[in-house]
Amino acid sequence: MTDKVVAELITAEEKRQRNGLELIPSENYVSKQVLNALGSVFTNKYSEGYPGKRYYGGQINTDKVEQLAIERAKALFKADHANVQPHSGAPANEAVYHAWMEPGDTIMGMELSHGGHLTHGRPGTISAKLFNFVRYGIKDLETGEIDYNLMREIALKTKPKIILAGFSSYPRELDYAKFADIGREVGAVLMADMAHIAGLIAGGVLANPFDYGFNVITTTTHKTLRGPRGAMILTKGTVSNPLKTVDKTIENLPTLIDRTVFPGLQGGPHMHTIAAKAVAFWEAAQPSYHNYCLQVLANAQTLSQALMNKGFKLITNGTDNHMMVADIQTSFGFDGSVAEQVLDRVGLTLNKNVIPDDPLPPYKPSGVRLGTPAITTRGLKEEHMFLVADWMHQALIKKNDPKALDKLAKDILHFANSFPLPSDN
Ligand code: DSN
Repeated sequence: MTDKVVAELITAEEKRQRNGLELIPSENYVSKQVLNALGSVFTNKYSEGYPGKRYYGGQINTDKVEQLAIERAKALFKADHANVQPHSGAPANEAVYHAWMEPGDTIMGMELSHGGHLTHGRPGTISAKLFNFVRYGIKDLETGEIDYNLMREIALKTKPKIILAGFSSYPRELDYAKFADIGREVGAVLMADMAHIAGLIAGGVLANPFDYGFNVITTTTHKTLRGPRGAMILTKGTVSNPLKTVDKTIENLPTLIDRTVFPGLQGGPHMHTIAAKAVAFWEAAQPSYHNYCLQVLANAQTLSQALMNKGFKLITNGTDNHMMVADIQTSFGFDGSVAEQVLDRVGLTLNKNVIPDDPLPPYKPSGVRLGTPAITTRGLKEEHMFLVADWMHQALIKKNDPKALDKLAKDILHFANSFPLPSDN
């Protein structure tokens, strides 16, 4: 007996992924061996607890696979402690907030429309209800430079318990040394949410916040890191004896985090996902992965320049990482949700996105966000970026011409099909 309905949907989704160009900067394609681990019998197993200290029997293999994921994660990011159990980025961030803060405490994060993530205090989220979020933001929209002077002033006034460096739609490198100076001055824990760029850090092409004195890194595992959907929390610094009572001291932070993830926020870890994380961390330690990261950056540089040459106004006029945010309203006179739909119709997938201090609402924002991790995994190189920019431009200026859009869709389908999916191998 086969569930044909779901089988057909899986086949259809595989076809959609193959036939188009995936430009959403937080998405990627995993390898066959990551997919195999995700679909493995580890999904059958309950493993509440941590390696060597579980609440159910039969943990001989789960302990080994989780410990392997932990050791590989530590090595990749030069961390002293890793918790690989968070189911996704939101609970990973929640775990750190709850491990270190009490309700009513203050945390400083990036202004949401300047690039901060929902879990960095969007009104209506659990963390925004429990904690007091104060903000830093971009000083110069042309360069993307953060206003570090204002950040320091606000931090001195509000004494945040955590200063959070990280973003969901910010195309520039943060100055971690400046964050660290301010954090030390006000006695805050330094936390980096590196979900978008973790792979580029692991691949050695972007700076590692731990090298600047950061205490904690959270990250999802499925973006540039090219693993399964999930997350982890890494810490740097002395690790206390986890069996002792834990006060809120920096040495106890790893234990506080572990206890907040389980049993604080989650029950049984997803061992099939942890096995797939272990595989992805192994892949990210290979020399070929470093080359992949270099290509992601090279493609992003070329694509951003090619888009600007076509008249796209890019926020901060370019990128230092894998992503770009384009102001569609200014460039073309219609909003980002229209652009998302038109581009989807021709096989170019990206997402509508707010721009800094966007006058338009989030469901019809001024911009779109796009990036190069997934198309680089497919094998696209710099020369292909000119084609992508041209197709985007053509589709948007001909958005009311169905024949022109059909022709573009055909060209893109033909082109995309000449690049295999990594899971084909
Ligand atoms: N939804 C993710 C992104 O696209 O950036 C962040 O959680």
